[in-house]
Amino acid sequence: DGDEDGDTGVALKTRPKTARPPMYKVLMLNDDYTPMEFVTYVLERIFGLSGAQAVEIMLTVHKKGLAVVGVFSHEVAETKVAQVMDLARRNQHPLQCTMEKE
Ligand code: NFA
Repeated sequence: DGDEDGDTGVALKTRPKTARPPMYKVLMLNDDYTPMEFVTYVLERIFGLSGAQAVEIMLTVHKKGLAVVGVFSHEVAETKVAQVMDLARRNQHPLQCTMEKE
């Protein structure tokens, strides 16, 4: 009957370790027009950074062209990017924020 050895069953794949969900870097990009104070405010407001941390990251973006603001789950990263882009648009600043898989 094709089951002489009695091994009929559902094949289950097993892995030695539990996979962690992928994490996403949220990146802020420099531009020539967005005021430094606005970028600092956004970093405090959306990412919960202290004033000193926000200024530090803002200056890194300003000098290097971009910086990683934080690393989050896909859902949280997507929400923060949308919040930054919405705040920038509502204030008519060209500030750009994106996410990429770590
Ligand atoms: N480069 C902008 C300026 O000189 C400041 C800025 C920093 C913009 C970080 C975007 C991101 N006003």
